[in-house]
Parts: sequence; structure tokens; C-alpha cells
Amino acid sequence: MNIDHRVIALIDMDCFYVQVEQRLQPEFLGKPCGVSQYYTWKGGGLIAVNYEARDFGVKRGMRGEQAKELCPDFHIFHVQEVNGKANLNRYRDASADVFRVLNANFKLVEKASIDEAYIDLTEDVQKLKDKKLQLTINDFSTTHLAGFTTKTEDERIEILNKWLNDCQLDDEKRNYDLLLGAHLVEQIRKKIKDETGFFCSAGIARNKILAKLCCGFNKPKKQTIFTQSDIDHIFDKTPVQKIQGLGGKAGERVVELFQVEYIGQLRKYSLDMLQTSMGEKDGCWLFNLIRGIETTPVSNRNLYKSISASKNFPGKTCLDTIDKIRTWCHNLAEDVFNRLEKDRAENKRRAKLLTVICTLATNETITRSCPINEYSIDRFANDTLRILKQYNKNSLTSNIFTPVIHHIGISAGKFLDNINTKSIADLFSKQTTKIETIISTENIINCQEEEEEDDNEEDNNTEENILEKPTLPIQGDFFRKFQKSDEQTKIQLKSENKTTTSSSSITSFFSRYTSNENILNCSPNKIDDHYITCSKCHKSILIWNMPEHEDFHYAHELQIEENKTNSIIKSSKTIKRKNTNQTLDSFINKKSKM
Ligand code: DCP
Repeated sequence: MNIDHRVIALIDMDCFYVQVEQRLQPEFLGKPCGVSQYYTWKGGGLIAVNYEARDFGVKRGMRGEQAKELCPDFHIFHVQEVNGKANLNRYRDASADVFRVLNANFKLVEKASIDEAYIDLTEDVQKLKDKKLQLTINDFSTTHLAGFTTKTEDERIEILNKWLNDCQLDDEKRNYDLLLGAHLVEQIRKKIKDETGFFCSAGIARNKILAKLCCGFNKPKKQTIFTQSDIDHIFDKTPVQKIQGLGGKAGERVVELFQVEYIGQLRKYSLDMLQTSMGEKDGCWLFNLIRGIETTPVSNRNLYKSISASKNFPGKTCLDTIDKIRTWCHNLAEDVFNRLEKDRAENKRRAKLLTVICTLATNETITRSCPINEYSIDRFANDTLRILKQYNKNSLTSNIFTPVIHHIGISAGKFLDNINTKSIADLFSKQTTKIETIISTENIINCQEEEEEDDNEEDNNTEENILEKPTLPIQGDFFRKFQKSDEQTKIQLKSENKTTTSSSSITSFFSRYTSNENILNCSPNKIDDHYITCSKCHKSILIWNMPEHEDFHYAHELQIEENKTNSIIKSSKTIKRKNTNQTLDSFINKKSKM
């Protein structure tokens, strides 16, 4: 597939939590509303605000009381609380309703957050081409073109109509597939509204970054097309930090380093200059991005990578006794447990790793993990408590905990798929269970400590958003794929007389600035010194690779058995690892290089 002819859409629900509440209480439809969390101080902190309220200047992050001063009719919905902790199930269930519609209609849907999804429409558009549709402006009642600010509906129609005719008449049909993509998105947005009651907006472009960017250009209830020819003049007015992946410290660093405000201002820097300052991979990524080239694929990911619960304990609400900490470990464990059980039933998978994050009064943020041997509230709670107790400077007999705790989060991840499949994969998974027992929960893994931004005095209820952010595109792995797959990138780079070999020795410029996006994401490739000794071969193995390593031993033992009896030879030759086409032989050969 030629990557530059992809058609990618980003669907983003409008003021999502407010719509979820309004669906339950329709009498508030059309009225200025917001959702607040923890109704404790000055009307609680607003985490979602609808567009009617935004017209009065009400913004996310304001206190409910402040919103009422700006807009006296402002109605506040409150996030449900269970055991003193925000319960987001209502929003998760509503999100599932939306994803059901998307999955029923498209093959390649990536869940980007609780209310955002990328869709790769390329194939659907190709199929639509065969139908030789004659589309009119009536098929695009909510569509806008990026780069055109239209004040009236007449203006919008005039501009879009011209573009629509150009697209259909253009012999090369350069933008025709974007047009067809926009047509599909108009239809799916209507379907979402009909089937769930929710409005959404969308961006349609050649890649995920542009789709994400332009989705925000005309919100709510609208969609925007970003054509390649508009890149330069739009980027000239787009602040660097509006680009996904450059929103946080990475963006700040780019602005500081190159003394620019808008992303388009970076065009004046050669590839060489960008790479010299940022490293080979990230310099190359940015060089291409500025020219509208970005090739991160839409991954068929509908499931969360981790299931988490967290809670802030600001100021006097801090946890200063073992009893309080025990209660909260239990509350959080219960939340995670209930969702894990639901996830296991629905998705046939099982989490293998429990990660605990905690912020102490000393401002230290600690992240520790341990294997999950079974789903159990008590087990999760006890493991969490045991980890936290390691940081207690008081005597073991005292109930007082010092330094006090201001944040606890627990997260279950590293899922093992297809746990119900009766196959050789099942045997592997059983073996994995044994391995976890060998490792035992006494082996607490020290994960790398990451900085957490102190964003609020209360939970901001964003565990989905924090934890489930799609992987940022600007990292080593991304570039390896990028340089291999994108013809245009190679041409671009050749014309600059540059080679694009990926260098593992170059520290990724961006990886140093993205940690706040993935606070709880204790990814194994970030930790390189946590090894355990394999009880079978006594090799030192990275703990996360242990299940796979043990699979190797298991497969090896099977191979020995295979050599012993002909019947086993026959059956074992057909054994394949799940999701791969490898035979047992190739599996063993590969693994024996470990
Ligand atoms: N959310 C949250 N805390 C935040 C940000 C968001 O709890 N700091 C929740 C409430 C939002 C939902 O996530 O409704 C989706 O977040 P979005 O950023 O997509 O914002 P909205 O959907 O509310 O508004 P918009 O229409 O601008 O996308």
C-alpha cells in the first residue's frame, strides 16, 4: 500500500461526559452544563463543559462556583463516587456503545482514548470508488475544509462546493479519496448519533497527526478535511504544541531549541540541522512531519493496555496512617478487580503485572511492579500495601506512616490473550502461570521512577487519558517502521543526500520529554536492569521476558519428546504459536538465540 494515499479519520466525541449525563437526564439537553468531580470545594473541579456553557466563558478546570458566576443557569452533574473514589463506569459503558458502532462498520479502528478513535478508511474508500458515486454538497452537511474560516453557512457551502467539483473533475483525482472518506465519516457520525444519541466531530486526512489536528478546527458536531496542499499555510499558523506528540515538554523543548512559535517556522531548518540538534530519528521525524508526512499506522487496538485506578490525597487529606492506607489500597484494588473481571469475561485475557505508583510528601514518586498470580481484591490490596510499607520510615509496630502519601495508583497490565482457547497456546499460558508462581510476589520489580506533574489538588479523573494515550509516534520504534515503509520519506531524504539508517546509539530526543504522558506506563523497554535468574538454565532474564523465555524451555522439552515418539512428531509439527505462522522448529531456533 502506498502510505501517502491513506485516508485516516479521527472521531472525537463532543464534551463527552456531559453528553453521557444528558443522555440520562434529557431535560438538560441544550442547557449549559458541566461535569464536576468531588463536590468538596467551591463546587468541585469541572472536568467537562458543554459548548452552550463554553459560550459564557466556562472552561474545564474551573470550579463549579466560578462557572455559575459566569453563567447563572449552569448545571453541574457530579461524577458518581464509590468508596470515596470517582466511578467512571458510566462513561466507560457509553464509550463501549460508541465503539460497538465503529467496530460494526469498520475493520481498522484504534481506540485512542475513552472518547477518541482513529479509523483507517483506505480500503473502504477503495471499495467506494468502484461505485462511482456522484456526490453533491448535500452529502456533506457538516464538512469543512481546513485552512478556510467560514463565518456563514453560505460561505461554507460555496467553498466546499468548489472543492467538491474540483475533486471530482480532477483527472488525477488527487483529493477524491479524501472526499470519499469524508462521505463515510458523515455517515458514521450520523449512525453514532442515531444509535447512541451522542454527537461527535471528526478530522479526515492522510495521516493520524493531521486528522487529530484538524478534528479540533470545527467542533462541535462538525468534521474537517485536511488536504496535503494546505499544509504550509496551516502550519504557518499552528503553534508547535498543538501537534500531537509535541504537546508537553517535547514541544517546549522544540520551541526553546529552535526559537520558533509555529510548526511551519521549522521548515527553514535542514534535515541535517534538525538531526544534529535532536538526534537522527527524531530530527527525521520532525523534518517529515513539517511537510505533512507521517506514517504511524492505525493499529487495530480496541482494548486498553492497562486497567487502573488512582486517587490523589492533597493537603490535609493525605494518608498518614497504615489504617487509612490499607483502606485505600482496598478501595483501589476493588475498583481494578471489578473491571479486570469484566474485561476477562468480555475479552478473554488476563493481566500479568500489577504496578503501583505512589507520591510521598517528599515529592518522590515511586513506581513498583509485581506479578499478578490471581485476580483477588485482597491480593491486589495486600501487594500494594506491602510495596507502600517499604517506604514507611516509622517503626513497624506504629500505625503512623511517614512520609505521608499524596497519591496512590494501581494498574494491571501486560495482558495475556485468548485465555480460554483450548490449544497449545493454552498450555503455554498454563506454563506462564507456573512461572509467575516461581517469580512470586516477593520479587518486587523496581521500575524506573518518572516525574509526575502536579496538576491538581484532586484527582482529575483522567486515568483513561493518562494511561491509555496512544503511544507517541516520535520514538525509536516508530522511526524504524517509518523509514522502512515510506517510499516518499526515502525520496525526500535522498534528495537531501542523507542516509536514514537508524542508530540505536542516539538517545531519542523526544523520549526524554514524554514521560508525563505515560505516568503509570511502566513499560519494560524503559527498564534495563531488572533481571531474574531462570531456574532451568540459570541465565539472567529480563523479568518481562520470563514468560516467553519459559515458553522456550517448554517448547524445547516438547521437541525432545518429539524426537522420542513418532506420534508426537506428527502432532508437534503443526503446533504454532498464537498469532504467528511459526512452526515449533522455527520457534525453538529463534528462541535458542536468547
Ligand atoms: N476528562 C477528564 N479529565 C480531563 C480531561 C478529560 O476527566 N483532564 C474526561 C471528560 C471529558 C472526556 O474525558 O468529557 C473526554 O475528554 P476530551 O478532552 O475529549 O474533552 P471533551 O470531550 O469533554 O470536550 P471536546 O468536545 O472539547 O472534545
